[in-house]
Amino acid sequence: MLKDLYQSALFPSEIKAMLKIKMEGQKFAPSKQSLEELALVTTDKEFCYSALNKVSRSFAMVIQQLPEDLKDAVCVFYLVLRALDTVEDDMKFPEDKKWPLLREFHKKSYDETFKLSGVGDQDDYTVLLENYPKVTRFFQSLHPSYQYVISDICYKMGNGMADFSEKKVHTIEDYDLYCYYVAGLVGIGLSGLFSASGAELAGLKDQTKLSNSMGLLLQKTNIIRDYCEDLHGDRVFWPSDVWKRYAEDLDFFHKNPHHPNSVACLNHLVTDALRHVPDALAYMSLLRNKKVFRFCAIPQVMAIATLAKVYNNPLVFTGNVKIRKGLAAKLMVETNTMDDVYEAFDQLSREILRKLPANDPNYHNTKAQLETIFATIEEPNNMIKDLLIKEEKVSV
Ligand code: IN0
Repeated sequence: MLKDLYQSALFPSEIKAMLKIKMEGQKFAPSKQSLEELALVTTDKEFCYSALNKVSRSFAMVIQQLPEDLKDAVCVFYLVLRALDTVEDDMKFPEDKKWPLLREFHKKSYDETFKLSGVGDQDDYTVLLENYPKVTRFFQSLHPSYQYVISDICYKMGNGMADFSEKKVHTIEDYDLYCYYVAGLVGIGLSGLFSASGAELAGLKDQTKLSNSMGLLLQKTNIIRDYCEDLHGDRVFWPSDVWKRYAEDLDFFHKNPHHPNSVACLNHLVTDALRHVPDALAYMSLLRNKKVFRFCAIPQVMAIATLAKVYNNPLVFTGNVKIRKGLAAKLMVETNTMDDVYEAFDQLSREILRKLPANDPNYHNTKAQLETIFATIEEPNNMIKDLLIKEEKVSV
């Protein structure tokens, strides 16, 4: 914390935001007890919220500010997705068992005896899977409309992950399809939960293209940022059709971080990720419930801030580049309305424009993509929102 305060010493608004988050965060502070100990003394619901607080600190806070019954559905959805991800990520899991399990995983939410021992690279994930019946019982206590959404997404995601066990990410289409399976479907599922809860318009669940783009923007940002970590973990998500234009081998960038081809490849992928910004802004402009809006908008402004930080930045090839804790806190505190989101996206897109090298091979694409983002912010299009409201009136 002190290190974070020091790094934000020149940004008083960030210091203020960090302290505000620290105060608010006390309510949700994960308990000092290990998840294993908690598993023995908590109800199914308490255990699930403790697990949520352990696996994703800042995001857990935002989930817990959602409207009541939606909060439980999103908590379960997050944990089911985390369980899927833990199985997919576990390189020690025997391959001949892993893929069939992923394809079957959606049925496990109806099998109270299902649990896994010794799976996962972090204790909390392993404990979550060992106590999976608690998640299953909490899932079964949800309204059937929430259960349907969660198990349908689980079915599609598990099969998509298993499909990609045999195929690599070569083309941009492969890249978009992989990100659809692991993140676009999360957006589509969340829209289903938001509509089912009544907190958002009934038609939101049908905005699959916009929901998908919300996921792709987050996932592509993570994939670009995690280049170094994934290279060392022998995981490859960067599309080979792109990086092969700039190097023979993917580890060339790690070995030659200051070579012009290295940041040229990085900038190419950031430009591709920016393609999803107009749809993401359109999606957020449809939301009417303030708590749902903040839940969706905060990760998006973090993502554009991360893209601005990694753009043209050779440090991506030698370590984990993250935005300052203070900036993250400021973005969390100051993201309340669509105008706040437009302001953040405008400022951070201008930061990328300032960094755009005149001799970058993708100079024109990147400039055009940024102009499109500025135009979207200048001229928000409420056509879809008006359509959904009209539909809502007719259907009532
Ligand atoms: C998420 C997403 C998420 C939130 C809100 C709306 C979304 C719409 C479409 C797709 C995903 C959406 O947000 C979380 C944010 C998160 O976990 N942040 C971490 C930091 C980090 O980098 O991991 C934190 O601790 O703050 C997210 O990244 N994902 C996610 C997972 C489940 C759910 Cl229900 C919502 C992961 C991913 C892969 C992007 C979908």
